[in-house]
Order: sequence, then structure tokens, then C-alpha cells
Amino acid sequence: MAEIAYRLEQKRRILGAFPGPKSAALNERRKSVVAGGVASSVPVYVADADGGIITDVDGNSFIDLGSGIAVTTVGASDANVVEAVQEQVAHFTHTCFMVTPYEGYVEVAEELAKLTPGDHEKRSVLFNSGAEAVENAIKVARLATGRDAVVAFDHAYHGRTNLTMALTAKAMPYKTNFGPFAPEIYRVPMSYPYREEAEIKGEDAARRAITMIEKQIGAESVAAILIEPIQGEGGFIVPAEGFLPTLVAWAKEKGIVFIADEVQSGFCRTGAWFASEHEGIVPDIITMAKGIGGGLPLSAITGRADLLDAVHPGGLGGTYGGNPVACAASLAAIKTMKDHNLVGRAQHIEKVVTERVTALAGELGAAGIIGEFRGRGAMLAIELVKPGTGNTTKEPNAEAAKAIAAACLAAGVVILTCGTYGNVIRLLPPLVIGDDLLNDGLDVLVDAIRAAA
Ligand code: PLZ
Repeated sequence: MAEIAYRLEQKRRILGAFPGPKSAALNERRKSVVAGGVASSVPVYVADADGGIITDVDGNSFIDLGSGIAVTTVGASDANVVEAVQEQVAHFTHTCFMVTPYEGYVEVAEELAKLTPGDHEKRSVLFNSGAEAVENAIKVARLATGRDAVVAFDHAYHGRTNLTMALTAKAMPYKTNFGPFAPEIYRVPMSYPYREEAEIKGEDAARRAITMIEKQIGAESVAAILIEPIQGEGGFIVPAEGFLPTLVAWAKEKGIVFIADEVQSGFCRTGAWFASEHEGIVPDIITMAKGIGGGLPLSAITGRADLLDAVHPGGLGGTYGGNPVACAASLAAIKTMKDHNLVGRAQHIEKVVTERVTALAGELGAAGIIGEFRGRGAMLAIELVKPGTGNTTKEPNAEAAKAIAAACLAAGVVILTCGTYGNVIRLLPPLVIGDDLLNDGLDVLVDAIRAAA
């Protein structure tokens, strides 16, 4: 495995109170021109980023435990990506694959056919954002099946466009007052082991959802079941073992297209190329974005050739989909993932973090605020509850999540929250982060949780 070389010093450094003067000035300029509906969780402006470090315009260096929401898996300025982008951009930035095609698009599709689960014949289409990938997966499923209904799950997140808002579960901030929403979307219960009324096996949780689909929609009306194999924004919810395979088997039996939304969980993030692999499921269509592009906007759907090829020529596309610069970046990012065995790195990160957080949970005990620690690879989360309710009422503690994220930031660690109840701290470090930096970040996090408890 090749050694990871960094351009920026991998060290946390906070010079004083921040935002510093330059960030504060930018924030003022922003207020008069950028819409208030766009919120940023960190009040500083970026000057540079590399490996596990983000530096701001005032000279502060932060540890990045968020990867710009699971995007910069290979870091924000990976040498392979930088070189490939520079090379491509010097030749052509765009021609439109629907007008004059180019090799990079085909090469990305070849990689996706190899990397995604299953050895069946596959086809891919490239787009720009995760939401666009999800929308197109639904288009394909509806056309191929001739059916309308789409099943999504509690706590799901699939995007901010009209169709994907309908597919997303959480109202505030994603949906409130943005309706009306696309029709023929149905929501069924997820397997959320920590918050089940009583312990329920994965297979039974799947049966619960299937019964609801059969009784309230009718299997013969369902075009697709859409699910994140590990839910992202909803709280890094890992369904009980057996839940996903049971759904896949039932969908297959009923001619329903099973779509795995791996926009957040894909590309080495969970200690496998795709989270679907942990339970050996083979989705009919898989949606990808974020990590696929090495930081450039790229997304994709890859699926069964018979489904994708059912669409008439010209039925799928978009001006920028599979932009040549984004394709070059993607191929370089995939190379970095292979060269540095980032699947293995994610597994290693899971070990390091698990040791620290389980030790802390033990120290805080049943009276503490750690309800559950969960996740896979470098997609890990701590669900926080009101003190002492972790084994009883499990009362969500969004205040603690907020306070912990703020304390981490004040000390120079960027950490994101998530969850339907806003009470989950999530860890999504770039997979190229070094152990020393990761442990420094975890020291800060552990202190912040102790202080909040
Ligand atoms: N599907 C599983 O996680 C994006 C969204 C953050 P886009 N998640 C981060 C926010 O508040 O906007 C996501 C996802 C899953 C789809 C999407 C949508 O991907 O690239 O943001 O459109």
C-alpha cells in the first residue's frame, strides 16, 4: 500500500477566537448577496484543505471529521485528482456527452460496472448530484415496470428536488412549506434497532414493511423500493441484520425494482466499496454521488442492463451529466481508493473510533448521554439521549448534540450532526486522515461529550 503524502501540515491549530477578521468580513459581504436559506454550520471561510485538515482565511487549521458531508473520501486535494483535473481542463472542459462523447464517461461506466455489487450485465448513466441520480433511478424503474408507486422509508433522505423532497422523510428543514410534492410516494417503517418498541428481528421488521406495502399500495402497483442501506441524514441508522435481504428477495419475487441509495454510504466509506456488500445484497439499481467524484460534482446510476436499456434513446441525460473534468477526477479518486486501500482504511478508522467511544460510554455508564454508538467503517454515529434515559425512554438530546458540535468546533474540530431528532453526532472523516490527527480529533470529541454529560 502506497504511503499517503500530504501537502499541508496535518496539525490542528486555533490562533484565537474565531471567526477571525477575514472570515468575519466575508460573512458580512455574504449577508448582502447570498440567500438566507443557505446555511453554513461553520462560520469560517476556507483557504486550503488537504488530508484531514481544512485551513481558513485567518490561518486557523481545523481537523475535518465531516468530509464536506462524505464527499472528500480521498481528501480535498488528492494529488491524483489534482493532476487528472489539470490535465483534462487543459484539453476540454465540456462538450456534452449527448452531443460529442468522450472516453472518460465510458471509462467511469466501466469502473462502476466492476465496482458495484453483482456480476450481471450492467449499464450506467452519469449526472451531477445525488438528487438527480435518485430522480433518474425512479424514472428508469417506472418506465421499465410500467408502474407508478415508489416506496420510501421512515428517516430517509434522498435530496432537495421536488421528487426527492417527496422521498425524504424529515419536514424541517427539507420540506416545510416547499410543497406540493410529487405523488405516488409511500412511506413505510424502517428497521431502527435502537428505537424499536420491542426487539424485532430484521426479517420481521421487513415483513412489517412488506405487509404495509401489500395492504396499502398493492405489490403490483409498486415500481420501486428505494432505501439507503445505511441511512445518512436520518441518523446513520443501520437496519437489523436480515432486513435488507428480506426486502430484496420480496422485491425480486414481485417484479419490483430494488434501488439502493448509496450516495452517502458508497465508495469505501463503510469499509466496503458499497454498504450493500455487508449483507451481500445485489440492488437492481444503485445510486451514487459524493465520494465518486473526488470532490467534483458527479453522480451516477448503475443497474441491470435490461432495466436501463428499456429507456428510449434520449430519455436520459442532461447538459452537464458526466462532465469530462468530473469524470477525470472520478477515475483519479477511484485510483487513489485502490492504491491506498481506502476500504481497509475505513475498517481501521472504525476500530480506532469504536475503542475510544465504547470506553467513554462505559465510563459515563447508564446515567450518561450516549444512547447508542453505531455505524460501519468511517460512517459512525453517536446517538445522544437525555441523561439516564438510554435504556428506558431514550429521550432524544438534540441540545447535547448541538453543544458537543459547538465545543468541538471551538477547539478546532469540524463535526456534523444528523438524525430525525437532531440528536446524532456523526463521524465522516476523509479516509486519508492519519492516525495522529484522528486521535487528536477524538480527544477533543471525548472531552466535549464528557463536558455535555
Ligand atoms: N441521497 C443518501 O445523503 C445528500 C445532503 C445535505 P445531493 N446528503 C447530504 C443537505 O442538507 O443538502 C444525499 C444523501 C443520500 C441523496 C442525497 C442528495 O445528494 O448531491 O445533495 O443532491
